[in-house]
Amino acid sequence: MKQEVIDFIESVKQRTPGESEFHQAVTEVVDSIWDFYMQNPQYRKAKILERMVEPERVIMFRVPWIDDKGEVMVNRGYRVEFNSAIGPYKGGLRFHPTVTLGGLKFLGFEQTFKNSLTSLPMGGGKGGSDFNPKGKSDNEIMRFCQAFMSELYRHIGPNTDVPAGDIGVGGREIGYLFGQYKKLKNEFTGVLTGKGFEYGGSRIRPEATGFGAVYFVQEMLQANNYQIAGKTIAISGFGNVAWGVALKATELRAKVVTISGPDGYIYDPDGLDSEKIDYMLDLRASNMDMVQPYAEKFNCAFFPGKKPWEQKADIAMPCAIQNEMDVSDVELLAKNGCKLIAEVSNMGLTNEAAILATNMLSFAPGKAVNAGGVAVSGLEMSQNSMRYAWQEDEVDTKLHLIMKEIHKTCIKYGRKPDGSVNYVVGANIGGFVKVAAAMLAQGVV
Ligand code: 2IT
Repeated sequence: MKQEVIDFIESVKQRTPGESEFHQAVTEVVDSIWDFYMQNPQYRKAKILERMVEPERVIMFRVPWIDDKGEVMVNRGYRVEFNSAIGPYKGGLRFHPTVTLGGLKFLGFEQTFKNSLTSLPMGGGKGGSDFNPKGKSDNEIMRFCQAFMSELYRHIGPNTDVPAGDIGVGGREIGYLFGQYKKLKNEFTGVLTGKGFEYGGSRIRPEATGFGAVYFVQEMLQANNYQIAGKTIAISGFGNVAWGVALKATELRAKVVTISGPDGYIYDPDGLDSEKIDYMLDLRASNMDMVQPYAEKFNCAFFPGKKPWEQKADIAMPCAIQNEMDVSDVELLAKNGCKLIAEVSNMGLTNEAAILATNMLSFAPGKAVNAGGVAVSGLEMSQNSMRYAWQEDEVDTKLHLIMKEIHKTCIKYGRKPDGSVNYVVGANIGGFVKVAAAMLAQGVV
Protein backbone atom coordinates (compact mmCIF):
# COMPACT_ATOMS: atom_id res chain seq x y z
CA MET A 1 0.00 0.00 0.00
CA LYS A 2 1.26 3.49 -0.89
CA GLN A 3 2.43 5.73 1.95
CA GLU A 4 -0.12 8.40 0.98
CA VAL A 5 -2.92 5.83 1.29
CA ILE A 6 -1.62 4.70 4.67
CA ASP A 7 -1.50 8.35 5.84
CA PHE A 8 -5.05 9.00 4.61
CA ILE A 9 -6.40 5.94 6.41
CA GLU A 10 -4.44 6.79 9.53
CA SER A 11 -6.10 10.22 9.68
CA VAL A 12 -9.54 8.60 9.30
CA LYS A 13 -8.72 6.18 12.13
CA GLN A 14 -7.65 9.00 14.43
CA ARG A 15 -10.93 10.81 13.88
CA THR A 16 -13.04 7.66 14.38
CA PRO A 17 -11.45 5.55 17.13
CA GLY A 18 -12.79 2.03 17.55
CA GLU A 19 -14.82 1.93 14.34
CA SER A 20 -12.87 -1.02 12.93
CA GLU A 21 -15.40 -2.14 10.32
CA PHE A 22 -15.64 1.41 9.01
CA HIS A 23 -11.84 1.56 8.79
CA GLN A 24 -11.86 -1.72 6.89
CA ALA A 25 -14.40 -0.47 4.33
CA VAL A 26 -12.57 2.84 3.86
CA THR A 27 -9.24 1.05 3.43
CA GLU A 28 -10.59 -1.20 0.69
CA VAL A 29 -12.13 1.68 -1.25
CA VAL A 30 -9.36 4.25 -0.83
CA ASP A 31 -6.60 1.79 -1.68
CA SER A 32 -8.34 0.69 -4.87
CA ILE A 33 -9.25 4.14 -6.20
CA TRP A 34 -6.16 6.09 -5.08
CA ASP A 35 -4.34 6.08 -8.44
CA PHE A 36 -7.49 7.22 -10.23
CA TYR A 37 -8.04 9.88 -7.56
CA MET A 38 -4.51 11.18 -8.01
CA GLN A 39 -4.88 11.33 -11.79
CA ASN A 40 -7.78 13.75 -11.37
CA PRO A 41 -6.56 16.89 -9.57
CA GLN A 42 -10.06 18.43 -9.49
CA TYR A 43 -11.10 15.72 -6.98
CA ARG A 44 -8.13 16.33 -4.76
CA LYS A 45 -8.55 20.10 -4.83
CA ALA A 46 -12.18 19.77 -3.72
CA LYS A 47 -11.18 17.16 -1.07
CA ILE A 48 -13.82 14.80 -2.42
CA LEU A 49 -12.50 11.70 -0.62
CA GLU A 50 -12.01 13.56 2.66
CA ARG A 51 -15.64 14.64 2.45
CA MET A 52 -16.90 11.22 1.37
CA VAL A 53 -15.54 9.47 4.46
CA GLU A 54 -17.45 11.86 6.73
CA PRO A 55 -21.21 11.14 6.99
CA GLU A 56 -23.36 14.20 6.31
CA ARG A 57 -25.33 13.48 9.47
CA VAL A 58 -25.58 10.80 12.19
CA ILE A 59 -28.70 10.36 14.29
CA MET A 60 -28.62 8.25 17.48
CA PHE A 61 -31.56 7.74 19.76
CA ARG A 62 -33.03 5.81 22.67
CA VAL A 63 -35.61 3.15 21.84
CA PRO A 64 -37.59 2.20 24.96
CA TRP A 65 -40.27 -0.49 24.68
CA ILE A 66 -42.06 -3.05 26.84
CA ASP A 67 -41.67 -6.81 26.37
CA ASP A 68 -44.38 -9.46 26.77
CA LYS A 69 -43.57 -9.86 30.48
CA GLY A 70 -44.17 -6.17 31.06
CA GLU A 71 -40.49 -5.38 31.51
CA VAL A 72 -39.06 -2.12 30.18
CA MET A 73 -36.39 -2.68 27.53
CA VAL A 74 -33.94 -0.11 26.18
CA ASN A 75 -32.20 -0.34 22.82
CA ARG A 76 -30.26 2.14 20.76
CA GLY A 77 -31.41 3.32 17.34
CA TYR A 78 -29.30 4.86 14.58
CA ARG A 79 -29.58 6.42 11.16
CA VAL A 80 -26.37 7.32 9.36
CA GLU A 81 -27.13 9.76 6.53
CA PHE A 82 -23.93 9.36 4.59
CA ASN A 83 -24.15 11.07 1.24
CA SER A 84 -26.99 12.84 -0.60
CA ALA A 85 -25.07 14.07 -3.66
CA ILE A 86 -27.04 11.99 -6.16
CA GLY A 87 -30.37 11.47 -4.39
CA PRO A 88 -32.16 11.05 -1.05
CA TYR A 89 -30.28 8.96 1.53
CA LYS A 90 -31.15 5.34 0.80
CA GLY A 91 -30.26 2.11 2.50
CA GLY A 92 -31.50 -0.54 4.86
CA LEU A 93 -32.13 -0.87 8.57
CA ARG A 94 -30.34 -3.67 10.42
CA PHE A 95 -31.70 -5.13 13.67
CA HIS A 96 -28.97 -7.30 15.12
CA PRO A 97 -27.27 -7.47 18.54
CA THR A 98 -23.87 -6.68 16.98
CA VAL A 99 -25.03 -3.34 15.50
CA THR A 100 -22.76 -0.43 16.41
CA LEU A 101 -22.21 3.04 14.99
CA GLY A 102 -18.96 1.90 13.33
CA GLY A 103 -20.74 -1.05 11.71
CA LEU A 104 -23.50 1.16 10.32
CA LYS A 105 -20.92 3.68 9.07
CA PHE A 106 -19.22 0.90 7.11
CA LEU A 107 -22.57 -0.07 5.61
CA GLY A 108 -23.58 3.52 4.82
CA PHE A 109 -20.22 4.22 3.20
CA GLU A 110 -20.51 1.09 1.02
CA GLN A 111 -24.11 1.93 0.22
CA THR A 112 -23.11 5.28 -1.30
CA PHE A 113 -20.95 3.54 -3.92
CA LYS A 114 -23.41 0.71 -4.48
CA ASN A 115 -26.37 3.01 -5.02
CA SER A 116 -24.34 5.04 -7.50
CA LEU A 117 -23.51 1.84 -9.42
CA THR A 118 -27.22 1.06 -9.90
CA SER A 119 -27.46 4.24 -12.05
CA LEU A 120 -30.61 5.25 -10.11
CA PRO A 121 -30.84 8.56 -8.19
CA MET A 122 -30.18 7.36 -4.62
CA GLY A 123 -27.72 8.68 -2.05
CA GLY A 124 -26.25 6.49 0.69
CA GLY A 125 -27.54 5.80 4.18
CA LYS A 126 -27.92 3.01 6.70
CA GLY A 127 -29.51 2.55 10.09
CA GLY A 128 -30.72 0.07 12.61
CA SER A 129 -30.56 -1.03 16.19
CA ASP A 130 -28.83 -3.45 18.53
CA PHE A 131 -32.28 -5.03 19.08
CA ASN A 132 -32.09 -8.82 18.81
CA PRO A 133 -35.15 -10.30 17.05
CA LYS A 134 -34.15 -13.85 18.06
CA GLY A 135 -36.88 -15.46 20.15
CA LYS A 136 -39.08 -12.34 20.17
CA SER A 137 -42.83 -12.69 19.74
CA ASP A 138 -44.66 -10.99 16.90
CA ASN A 139 -46.14 -8.48 19.36
CA GLU A 140 -42.69 -7.64 20.72
CA ILE A 141 -41.39 -7.08 17.19
CA MET A 142 -44.34 -4.79 16.50
CA ARG A 143 -43.87 -2.75 19.66
CA PHE A 144 -40.17 -2.42 19.03
CA CYS A 145 -40.72 -1.25 15.43
CA GLN A 146 -43.29 1.29 16.63
CA ALA A 147 -40.93 2.61 19.31
CA PHE A 148 -38.09 2.82 16.77
CA MET A 149 -40.22 4.74 14.27
CA SER A 150 -41.57 7.06 16.97
CA GLU A 151 -38.20 8.79 16.84
CA LEU A 152 -37.00 8.03 13.32
CA TYR A 153 -40.10 9.47 11.59
CA ARG A 154 -39.00 13.08 12.13
CA HIS A 155 -35.73 12.51 10.26
CA ILE A 156 -36.90 10.65 7.14
CA GLY A 157 -39.23 11.24 4.20
CA PRO A 158 -39.73 10.19 0.58
CA ASN A 159 -37.49 13.04 -0.67
CA THR A 160 -35.10 13.04 2.30
CA ASP A 161 -34.20 9.55 3.46
CA VAL A 162 -35.83 6.27 2.46
CA PRO A 163 -34.94 3.27 4.66
CA ALA A 164 -35.56 -0.39 3.77
CA GLY A 165 -34.76 -3.80 5.23
CA ASP A 166 -31.45 -5.48 5.98
CA ILE A 167 -30.50 -8.26 8.41
CA GLY A 168 -33.38 -8.74 10.90
CA VAL A 169 -35.70 -6.39 9.00
CA GLY A 170 -37.98 -8.05 6.43
CA GLY A 171 -41.49 -7.56 5.12
CA ARG A 172 -43.11 -7.91 8.54
CA GLU A 173 -40.90 -5.26 10.18
CA ILE A 174 -41.26 -2.87 7.22
CA GLY A 175 -45.04 -3.21 7.59
CA TYR A 176 -44.97 -2.22 11.28
CA LEU A 177 -42.52 0.62 10.61
CA PHE A 178 -44.64 1.93 7.74
CA GLY A 179 -47.83 1.73 9.80
CA GLN A 180 -46.30 3.79 12.59
CA TYR A 181 -44.84 6.38 10.18
CA LYS A 182 -48.22 6.80 8.50
CA LYS A 183 -49.97 7.20 11.83
CA LEU A 184 -47.55 9.84 13.09
CA LYS A 185 -47.28 11.85 9.85
CA ASN A 186 -50.81 11.26 8.54
CA GLU A 187 -49.25 10.72 5.11
CA PHE A 188 -49.23 7.74 2.78
CA THR A 189 -45.91 8.10 0.96
CA GLY A 190 -43.05 5.97 -0.33
CA VAL A 191 -40.96 6.62 2.78
CA LEU A 192 -39.81 3.00 3.07
CA THR A 193 -39.11 0.33 0.47
CA GLY A 194 -39.60 -3.38 0.75
CA LYS A 195 -43.27 -2.75 1.51
CA GLY A 196 -45.93 -5.39 0.91
CA PHE A 197 -47.37 -5.28 -2.59
CA GLU A 198 -50.80 -4.38 -1.20
CA TYR A 199 -49.56 -1.05 0.13
CA GLY A 200 -47.05 0.21 -2.41
CA GLY A 201 -44.34 -2.44 -2.50
CA SER A 202 -42.72 -3.54 -5.75
CA ARG A 203 -42.98 -6.92 -7.40
CA ILE A 204 -39.63 -8.79 -7.20
CA ARG A 205 -38.28 -6.69 -4.27
CA PRO A 206 -38.10 -9.74 -1.95
CA GLU A 207 -36.25 -11.71 -4.64
CA ALA A 208 -34.17 -8.81 -5.96
CA THR A 209 -30.90 -9.10 -4.02
CA GLY A 210 -30.58 -12.82 -4.71
CA PHE A 211 -31.80 -12.68 -8.31
CA GLY A 212 -29.49 -9.75 -9.04
CA ALA A 213 -26.53 -11.61 -7.53
CA VAL A 214 -27.16 -14.63 -9.75
CA TYR A 215 -27.57 -12.39 -12.82
CA PHE A 216 -24.22 -10.82 -11.97
CA VAL A 217 -22.59 -14.25 -11.62
CA GLN A 218 -24.03 -15.18 -15.02
CA GLU A 219 -22.31 -12.14 -16.54
CA MET A 220 -19.01 -13.08 -14.91
CA LEU A 221 -19.30 -16.64 -16.24
CA GLN A 222 -20.38 -15.57 -19.71
CA ALA A 223 -17.39 -13.23 -19.98
CA ASN A 224 -15.31 -16.44 -19.86
CA ASN A 225 -17.69 -18.55 -21.96
CA TYR A 226 -19.06 -20.55 -19.04
CA GLN A 227 -22.68 -21.35 -18.17
CA ILE A 228 -24.29 -21.43 -14.73
CA ALA A 229 -26.30 -24.58 -15.55
CA GLY A 230 -24.71 -27.64 -13.95
CA LYS A 231 -22.52 -25.66 -11.55
CA THR A 232 -22.42 -26.51 -7.85
CA ILE A 233 -22.90 -23.51 -5.55
CA ALA A 234 -22.10 -23.23 -1.85
CA ILE A 235 -24.00 -20.45 -0.11
CA SER A 236 -24.04 -19.23 3.47
CA GLY A 237 -26.96 -17.70 5.31
CA PHE A 238 -30.60 -18.73 5.15
CA GLY A 239 -32.42 -15.38 5.10
CA ASN A 240 -34.00 -13.33 2.37
CA VAL A 241 -30.81 -12.95 0.32
CA ALA A 242 -29.77 -16.62 0.46
CA TRP A 243 -33.36 -17.55 -0.42
CA GLY A 244 -33.34 -15.37 -3.57
CA VAL A 245 -29.99 -16.78 -4.68
CA ALA A 246 -31.19 -20.37 -4.15
CA LEU A 247 -34.42 -19.70 -6.05
CA LYS A 248 -32.82 -18.17 -9.16
CA ALA A 249 -29.75 -20.44 -9.23
CA THR A 250 -31.96 -23.54 -8.98
CA GLU A 251 -34.27 -22.21 -11.70
CA LEU A 252 -31.19 -21.83 -13.93
CA ARG A 253 -30.27 -25.47 -13.20
CA ALA A 254 -27.35 -24.86 -10.89
CA LYS A 255 -27.13 -27.00 -7.73
CA VAL A 256 -27.13 -25.22 -4.36
CA VAL A 257 -25.64 -27.62 -1.80
CA THR A 258 -25.27 -25.62 1.43
CA ILE A 259 -27.05 -23.07 3.60
CA SER A 260 -25.91 -21.89 7.02
CA GLY A 261 -26.89 -20.09 10.20
CA PRO A 262 -25.22 -19.04 13.44
CA ASP A 263 -25.55 -22.67 14.57
CA GLY A 264 -23.58 -24.23 11.66
CA TYR A 265 -24.29 -25.34 8.11
CA ILE A 266 -26.20 -28.05 6.29
CA TYR A 267 -24.80 -29.98 3.34
CA ASP A 268 -27.41 -31.24 0.92
CA PRO A 269 -25.62 -33.00 -1.98
CA ASP A 270 -28.88 -33.46 -3.92
CA GLY A 271 -29.24 -29.70 -4.08
CA LEU A 272 -32.15 -27.52 -2.97
CA ASP A 273 -35.51 -27.87 -4.71
CA SER A 274 -38.64 -25.75 -4.53
CA GLU A 275 -39.97 -27.43 -1.36
CA LYS A 276 -36.65 -26.91 0.43
CA ILE A 277 -36.36 -23.33 -0.79
CA ASP A 278 -39.89 -22.60 0.51
CA TYR A 279 -38.87 -24.13 3.82
CA MET A 280 -36.13 -21.49 4.14
CA LEU A 281 -38.94 -18.95 4.55
CA ASP A 282 -40.40 -20.96 7.46
CA LEU A 283 -36.97 -21.17 9.08
CA ARG A 284 -36.61 -17.39 8.89
CA ALA A 285 -40.16 -16.69 10.09
CA SER A 286 -39.63 -18.91 13.16
CA ASN A 287 -37.21 -16.30 14.63
CA MET A 288 -35.02 -19.17 15.87
CA ASP A 289 -31.92 -18.12 13.94
CA MET A 290 -30.81 -21.67 13.17
CA VAL A 291 -30.65 -24.11 10.22
CA GLN A 292 -30.38 -27.42 12.03
CA PRO A 293 -34.14 -28.12 11.62
CA TYR A 294 -33.51 -28.25 7.83
CA ALA A 295 -31.11 -31.16 8.30
CA GLU A 296 -33.66 -33.02 10.41
CA LYS A 297 -36.55 -32.37 8.04
CA PHE A 298 -34.72 -33.28 4.83
CA ASN A 299 -32.39 -35.87 6.30
CA CYS A 300 -29.02 -34.43 5.38
CA ALA A 301 -25.77 -33.65 7.19
CA PHE A 302 -25.49 -30.79 9.70
CA PHE A 303 -22.07 -29.44 10.71
CA PRO A 304 -22.44 -27.55 14.01
CA GLY A 305 -20.31 -24.43 14.41
CA LYS A 306 -18.73 -24.80 10.96
CA LYS A 307 -18.75 -22.68 7.80
CA PRO A 308 -19.79 -24.20 4.44
CA TRP A 309 -16.54 -23.23 2.67
CA GLU A 310 -14.98 -26.63 3.43
CA GLN A 311 -17.30 -28.28 0.87
CA LYS A 312 -16.41 -28.76 -2.76
CA ALA A 313 -18.17 -26.24 -5.01
CA ASP A 314 -17.62 -24.50 -8.35
CA ILE A 315 -18.98 -21.21 -7.04
CA ALA A 316 -19.19 -19.76 -3.51
CA MET A 317 -21.69 -17.07 -2.59
CA PRO A 318 -21.48 -15.77 1.00
CA CYS A 319 -24.93 -14.36 1.86
CA ALA A 320 -24.78 -13.93 5.65
CA ILE A 321 -22.81 -11.11 7.29
CA GLN A 322 -19.58 -9.09 7.12
CA ASN A 323 -16.23 -10.85 7.49
CA GLU A 324 -17.77 -14.31 7.20
CA MET A 325 -15.01 -15.48 4.83
CA ASP A 326 -11.32 -15.16 5.66
CA VAL A 327 -8.04 -16.06 3.97
CA SER A 328 -8.10 -19.70 5.06
CA ASP A 329 -11.65 -20.09 3.70
CA VAL A 330 -10.60 -18.73 0.29
CA GLU A 331 -7.58 -21.04 0.26
CA LEU A 332 -9.73 -24.04 1.12
CA LEU A 333 -12.32 -23.21 -1.55
CA ALA A 334 -9.63 -22.76 -4.21
CA LYS A 335 -7.92 -26.00 -3.18
CA ASN A 336 -11.21 -27.85 -3.65
CA GLY A 337 -11.63 -26.47 -7.17
CA CYS A 338 -13.78 -23.38 -6.61
CA LYS A 339 -13.40 -20.96 -9.55
CA LEU A 340 -15.58 -18.01 -8.58
CA ILE A 341 -16.52 -16.20 -5.38
CA ALA A 342 -19.35 -13.69 -5.58
CA GLU A 343 -19.62 -11.70 -2.36
CA VAL A 344 -23.33 -11.24 -1.73
CA SER A 345 -23.18 -10.11 1.92
CA ASN A 346 -21.86 -6.60 2.47
CA MET A 347 -18.08 -6.93 3.07
CA GLY A 348 -18.50 -10.68 3.45
CA LEU A 349 -14.76 -11.15 2.94
CA THR A 350 -12.00 -9.67 5.05
CA ASN A 351 -9.81 -7.29 3.02
CA GLU A 352 -7.01 -9.83 2.92
CA ALA A 353 -9.40 -12.56 1.74
CA ALA A 354 -10.78 -10.28 -1.00
CA ILE A 355 -7.27 -9.54 -2.28
CA LEU A 356 -6.38 -13.23 -2.26
CA ALA A 357 -9.64 -14.14 -4.01
CA THR A 358 -8.98 -11.52 -6.70
CA ASN A 359 -5.54 -13.02 -7.31
CA MET A 360 -6.43 -16.72 -7.07
CA LEU A 361 -9.79 -16.91 -8.82
CA SER A 362 -12.64 -14.79 -10.13
CA PHE A 363 -13.97 -12.49 -7.38
CA ALA A 364 -16.57 -9.72 -7.34
CA PRO A 365 -17.38 -7.51 -4.33
CA GLY A 366 -20.73 -7.08 -2.56
CA LYS A 367 -21.39 -3.54 -3.67
CA ALA A 368 -21.63 -4.80 -7.26
CA VAL A 369 -23.02 -8.30 -6.68
CA ASN A 370 -25.77 -7.39 -4.19
CA ALA A 371 -26.83 -4.06 -5.74
CA GLY A 372 -29.97 -5.62 -7.20
CA GLY A 373 -31.74 -5.28 -3.85
CA VAL A 374 -31.39 -1.55 -3.57
CA ALA A 375 -31.89 -1.22 -7.34
CA VAL A 376 -35.39 -2.64 -7.04
CA SER A 377 -35.89 -0.40 -3.99
CA GLY A 378 -35.12 2.46 -6.38
CA LEU A 379 -37.70 1.07 -8.79
CA GLU A 380 -40.17 0.88 -5.89
CA MET A 381 -39.57 4.60 -5.31
CA SER A 382 -40.20 5.27 -9.01
CA GLN A 383 -43.47 3.35 -8.91
CA ASN A 384 -44.57 5.12 -5.71
CA SER A 385 -43.85 8.50 -7.29
CA MET A 386 -45.94 7.54 -10.31
CA ARG A 387 -48.63 5.94 -8.11
CA TYR A 388 -48.35 2.92 -10.35
CA ALA A 389 -47.27 -0.72 -10.10
CA TRP A 390 -45.31 -2.57 -12.74
CA GLN A 391 -45.85 -6.26 -13.47
CA GLU A 392 -43.37 -8.85 -12.25
CA ASP A 393 -41.65 -9.38 -15.60
CA GLU A 394 -41.29 -5.65 -16.13
CA VAL A 395 -39.40 -5.22 -12.84
CA ASP A 396 -37.36 -8.38 -13.42
CA THR A 397 -36.32 -7.19 -16.89
CA LYS A 398 -35.21 -3.83 -15.48
CA LEU A 399 -33.29 -5.55 -12.67
CA HIS A 400 -31.55 -7.84 -15.14
CA LEU A 401 -30.54 -4.89 -17.31
CA ILE A 402 -29.21 -2.96 -14.30
CA MET A 403 -27.04 -5.93 -13.23
CA LYS A 404 -25.65 -6.27 -16.77
CA GLU A 405 -24.80 -2.55 -16.77
CA ILE A 406 -23.08 -2.82 -13.37
CA HIS A 407 -21.01 -5.67 -14.75
CA LYS A 408 -20.06 -3.51 -17.76
CA THR A 409 -19.09 -0.67 -15.43
CA CYS A 410 -16.84 -3.03 -13.45
CA ILE A 411 -15.14 -4.12 -16.66
CA LYS A 412 -14.76 -0.54 -17.89
CA TYR A 413 -12.91 0.61 -14.78
CA GLY A 414 -11.42 -2.69 -13.62
CA ARG A 415 -9.85 -4.17 -16.78
CA LYS A 416 -6.13 -4.79 -16.26
CA PRO A 417 -3.46 -4.64 -19.00
CA ASP A 418 -3.31 -8.46 -19.08
CA GLY A 419 -7.03 -8.56 -19.94
CA SER A 420 -8.26 -9.85 -16.57
CA VAL A 421 -10.74 -7.83 -14.52
CA ASN A 422 -10.25 -6.51 -11.00
CA TYR A 423 -13.90 -6.20 -9.98
CA VAL A 424 -13.03 -4.46 -6.70
CA VAL A 425 -11.24 -1.64 -8.51
CA GLY A 426 -13.95 -1.55 -11.19
CA ALA A 427 -16.84 -1.32 -8.74
CA ASN A 428 -15.17 1.25 -6.51
CA ILE A 429 -14.14 3.62 -9.31
CA GLY A 430 -17.43 3.02 -11.13
CA GLY A 431 -19.38 3.97 -8.01
CA PHE A 432 -17.10 6.88 -7.16
CA VAL A 433 -17.21 8.83 -10.44
CA LYS A 434 -20.90 9.74 -10.38
CA VAL A 435 -20.92 10.78 -6.73
CA ALA A 436 -17.70 12.78 -7.18
CA ALA A 437 -19.03 14.59 -10.26
CA ALA A 438 -22.24 15.50 -8.41
CA MET A 439 -20.29 16.74 -5.38
CA LEU A 440 -18.06 18.88 -7.60
CA ALA A 441 -21.09 20.38 -9.33
CA GLN A 442 -22.82 21.22 -6.06
CA GLY A 443 -19.92 23.08 -4.46
CA VAL A 444 -18.63 22.82 -0.92
CA VAL A 445 -21.72 21.76 1.02
O1 2IT B 1 -27.46 -3.59 1.73
C1 2IT B 1 -28.40 -3.22 1.00
O2 2IT B 1 -28.21 -2.79 -0.14
C2 2IT B 1 -29.75 -3.33 1.55
N1 2IT B 1 -29.91 -3.77 2.67
C3 2IT B 1 -30.93 -2.86 0.75
C4 2IT B 1 -31.10 -1.39 0.87
C5 2IT B 1 -32.34 -0.83 0.22
O3 2IT B 1 -32.56 0.39 0.38
O4 2IT B 1 -33.09 -1.56 -0.42
